[in-house]
Amino acid sequence: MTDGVFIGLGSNLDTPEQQLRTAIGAMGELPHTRVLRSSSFYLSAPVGPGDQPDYINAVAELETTLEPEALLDALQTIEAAHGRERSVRWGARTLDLDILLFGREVTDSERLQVPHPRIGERNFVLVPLAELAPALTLPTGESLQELLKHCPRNRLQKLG
Ligand code: ROI
Repeated sequence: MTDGVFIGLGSNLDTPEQQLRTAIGAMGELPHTRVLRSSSFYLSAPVGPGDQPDYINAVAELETTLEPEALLDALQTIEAAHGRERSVRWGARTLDLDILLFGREVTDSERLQVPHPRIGERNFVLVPLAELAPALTLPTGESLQELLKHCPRNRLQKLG
């Protein structure tokens, strides 16, 4: 059983808040997996091409006995069920589920890099992650608080 498995969720199409809620429900239905907690939802300005709607972002913490690649498969199945189409890189999407951290594991394969290589560049990931685990240090030795200090200040609003 691995805990400290953190998933980043994002959506900017087709009722994004609903996409995130049903995705959290679907992750809770995965075999040998529990959703321990999820962060607040945040409204965030798009990073990448600007001609797309704002995103809703959040982070959820899971515990699972799945291996990282099996979890990735399962998350991609959930994305597909939410109508995700992998066409435009950095384009609008109904649902994005990223493995941010998998306990203390470090994975660097063609399909999967953990910790997620862009955690430190994205306040829409760091801020909800810090809400769940303010004292976290990545397996690479970087502390979340240090990353937060240097992170670009993209527009981000915590929703009530
Ligand atoms: N921008 C924001 N604000 N939130 C996201 O989840 C997000 N996801 C992406 C890109 C297109 C990079 N931009 C994003 O994949």
